[in-house]
Amino acid sequence: MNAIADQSIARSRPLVLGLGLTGASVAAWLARQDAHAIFADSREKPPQLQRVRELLPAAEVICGAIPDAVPADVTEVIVSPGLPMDLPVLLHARARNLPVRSDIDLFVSQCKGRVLGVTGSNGKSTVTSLTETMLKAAGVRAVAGGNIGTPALDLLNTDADVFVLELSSFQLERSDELPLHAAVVLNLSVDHIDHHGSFEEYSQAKARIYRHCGTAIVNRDASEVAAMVNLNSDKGAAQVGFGMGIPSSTDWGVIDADDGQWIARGTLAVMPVDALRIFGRHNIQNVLAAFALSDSLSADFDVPLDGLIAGAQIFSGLPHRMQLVASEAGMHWVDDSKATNEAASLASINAVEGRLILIVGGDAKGGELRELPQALAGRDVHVIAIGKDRELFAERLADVCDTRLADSMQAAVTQAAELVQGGGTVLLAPACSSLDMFRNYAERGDCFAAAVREVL
Ligand code: UMA
Ligand code: ADP
Repeated sequence: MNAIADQSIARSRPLVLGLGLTGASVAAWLARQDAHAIFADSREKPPQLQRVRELLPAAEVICGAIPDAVPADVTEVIVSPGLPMDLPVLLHARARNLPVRSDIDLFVSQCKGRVLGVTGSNGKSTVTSLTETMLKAAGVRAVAGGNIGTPALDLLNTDADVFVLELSSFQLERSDELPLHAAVVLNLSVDHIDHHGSFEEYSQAKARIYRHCGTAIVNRDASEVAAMVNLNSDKGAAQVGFGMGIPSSTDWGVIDADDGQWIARGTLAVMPVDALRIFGRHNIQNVLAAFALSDSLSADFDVPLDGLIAGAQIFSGLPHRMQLVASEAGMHWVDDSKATNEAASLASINAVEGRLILIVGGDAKGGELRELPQALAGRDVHVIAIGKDRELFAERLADVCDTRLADSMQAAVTQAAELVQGGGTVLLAPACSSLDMFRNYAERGDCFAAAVREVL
């Protein structure tokens, strides 16, 4: 950081909203600047309270409620992603013309390396992690963070040249125009309506990723994403497309060869799809996006294609995304607990062939499940629904397939064990968030795996 920035921060009095992972990362960053901060969180015992106190013993900390007004001496507000943007304190800050910034704004203002941004309704973590793996395999010093788990500011201490950031709609909605080297909106479907209020607001938040990027990576199979780029990116931004069809000369796509499908850049056949360890149409799209993102760096770094291919080949997927939990006598148990919305669930349903026993349910977050009936119609399928919105599944699927309700994951797995006898796949792809029954999607997936072990 330069001396001018240091001085302005030393004089600043930031109000930091939220004492979760983001709040703690802001505290660690502020601890290096001698800033005189105030922290506030609506929770009585916010998860990172202890850590913030250790990092900034002199900071004022307000727990249990966020004040409606910004204290008089505050010079800027730093807001965590989980908080709504219509909080009275944020409206007050704007009325006073105070800067309201996200941790991502702070990160990009300090970062010396190239930043790649990944958003979309589904596939963000997979593409973020895959891109990091591919770049590292190609010899580029890359690190991943953001919504995937490690807060962006915590990456500033790492010895990397390229930062691959997963950016959620929450983070994008509250960030300024981000100077990203390249950015992608992987896809767009209904999610987080409870937070954003409408699909339009949600998609506008996602579109912000393109505002100031150098190269816009565009999903050619998703017309709504292509429209986003044209409306939102700088006039000078380059465009590179990806999609499941035959690619144009600068794009990434899929071509048919005698020995099966190949990932291709223009007319160059890059690697056979069969060499990948992750499967399903959605994962091929993820690989294409990761190639396009990584390759966008080749003007600045040596990014050998062989290295990227090696990275794509070793990537075996993240936990709780189409993870095979058990397999015996033609019966497969698959954990796709991270399918927390309808579109994600549809992607994994479509990746499974043959007889299907589908476990769904949880909190549908205002989603209406309009496409699920069509995806299941005509298939050999039984559905077991759990959680807060299980009745919604029963209602939607009443005319489509056998749909049962269960009180717990264990009860759902016990029913599934009976239904899958003779062969088929039991797929946990809930189309819902887990928070009504579990701490998070990982706990839900672990609970599924433990219940599977009980019945085998
Ligand atoms: N909260 C309160 N009161 C407060 C502050 C927060 O009730 O005063 C609640 C929020 O409503 C939310 C929870 O606490 O339910 C966490 O909010 P937070 O802003 O403190 O979250 P962090 O712990 O900082 O974690 C955030 C991301 N969480 C959210 O956006 C909700 C993490 O993504 C991310 O990994 C982390 O920053 C590091 O960047 C998680 C997530 O669920 C995985 N993201 C959503 C998603 O992927 O769908 C967007
Ligand atoms: P995110 O970080 O956006 O939640 P993940 O990579 O964690 O995405 O994947 C979450 C789930 O979304 C997966 O378990 C799978 O069901 C689905 N999914 C992954 N990639 C895609 C894609 N490209 N298109 C649609 N669904 C996808």
